[in-house]
Amino acid sequence: MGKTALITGINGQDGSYLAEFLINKGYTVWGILKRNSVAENQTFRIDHLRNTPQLQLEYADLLDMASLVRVLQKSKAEEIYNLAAQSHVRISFDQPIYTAQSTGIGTLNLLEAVRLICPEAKFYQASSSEMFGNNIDADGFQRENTPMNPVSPYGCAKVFAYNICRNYRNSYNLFISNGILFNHESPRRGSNFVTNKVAKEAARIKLGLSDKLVLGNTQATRDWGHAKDYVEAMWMMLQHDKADDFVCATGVSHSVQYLVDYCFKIVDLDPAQYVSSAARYMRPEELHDLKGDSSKMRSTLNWQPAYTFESMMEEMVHYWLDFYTK
Ligand code: NAP
Ligand code: G4F
Repeated sequence: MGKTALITGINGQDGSYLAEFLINKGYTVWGILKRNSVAENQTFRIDHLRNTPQLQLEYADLLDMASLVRVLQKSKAEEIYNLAAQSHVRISFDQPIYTAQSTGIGTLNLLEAVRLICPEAKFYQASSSEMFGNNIDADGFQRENTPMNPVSPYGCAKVFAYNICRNYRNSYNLFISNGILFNHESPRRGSNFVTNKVAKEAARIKLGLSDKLVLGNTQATRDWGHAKDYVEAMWMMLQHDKADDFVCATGVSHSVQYLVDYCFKIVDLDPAQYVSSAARYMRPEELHDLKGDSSKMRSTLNWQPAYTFESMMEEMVHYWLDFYTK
C-alpha cells in the first residue's frame, strides 16, 4: 500500500505540484484548505486532481490548532509537508502581524500538534532564502551556514519557523527537515510575484491587451528555479535516512531587468517602450542579491534540476500567450 502525506498549502503553487508528484508515486494525499468565500477561486490549481480518490481535502487553518489536530488524527499522515504561509514579501510589510502569526506561529501550532498526535511522522518545513537577508558569503553564494539576517517581516517569521523546527528536532527527536528553497516559479505562480507578473504582461502587451508594465526595483537579483524541480527536492529530503537542513537552488542568478529583457525578447518587443517603475512596488527594506549553493543537496540526495531559467521563462510566457488566445 502507498504512503499517506498531508500538505498544508495544497492549493498554492508548490502544494499543487507536490500533490501531483505524490499522487503519481502512489501516495494518498490529504490537503488542507482555509475557508475562502469563493471556493472556486481557491482550488483552481488542483481542480484537475479533484476526482482522484487518492486526494482528500479538509478545511483547516494553521491559526486554528484544533482543526490541525482533527486533520492529523483523521489522515494518519506519515509525511507532513508544511507549505502554508503568507508568502508575499512586499505584502508582509502591510500585514506584519498576520504574517508572523500564520508563517511563524502557524508552524509552531502544527509542530505542537504533530508532537502530541503523530511524533513518528516525518515533517518538511518550507524555509526560505529570504531568511539570509543581505548576508552573502565571500564567494557570492548563500548556503546552509550563511548567517541569517532577515530584512522583511516575512523573513523574520520564516527564521522563527526554521529555528523552532530545529528546536523540536533536537528536543523531541522528531524527523523534521528544513528545505531552504531559493525562488521557484511556474505558470502557477501568483501573478503578483515578479516572474509571472512580467511573463503575463509581456504576453498581454504582445496581444494588444495592455500597453504598460509597472514594476518596483529592477536591479535586485534572484536565483530562479522551477517549482516542479523543487517539489521533488522536498520529497527527497523526507526519503533521506536523517533529518537535516538543505539549501535548494540553481546556483545561477539574474536581475529583474534581465528577466524583463528576456521575456520581451520572447515576444519580440522592446521593453523600454512599455516598462516603468512606481514607488508602490518598492519595499521599505530590500533584499538585493540571492544566489544559492546547493552542493549539499546535490551530493547527499543526488538532486538535479531539469529546468533552466530560460526554459522556465519560455514556458511561462507561452502559457499566457495560449491563455489569452484560447
Ligand atoms: P503560495 O502559492 O502563496 O501558497 C501558500 C499556501 O498557503 C496557499 O495554499 C494558501 O492558501 C495557504 N495558506 C496561507 N495561510 C494559511 C493559513 N493560515 N492556514 C492554512 N493555509 C494557509 O506559496 P508557494 O509559492 O506555493 O510556497 C509554498 C511555501 O514555500 C510557502 O511557505 C512559502 O513561504 C515557501 N517558499 C516559497 C518559495 C518560492 O519561491 N515559491 C521559496 C521559498 C519558500 P490560500 O491560497 O487559500 O490563501
Ligand atoms: O517575485 P518577488 O515578489 O519574490 P521575493 O520577494 O524574492 O520572494 C519570493 O521568494 C522567496 C525566496 O527567496 C520566498 F520565500 C517568498 O515566499 C517569495 O516566493 O520579488 C523578487 C524581486 C524583489 O527584489 C522585488 O523587489 O523582484 C523585485 N520586484 C521588482 N518589481 C518586484 C516587482 N516584485 C514584485 N512582487 N512585484 C513587482 O512589481
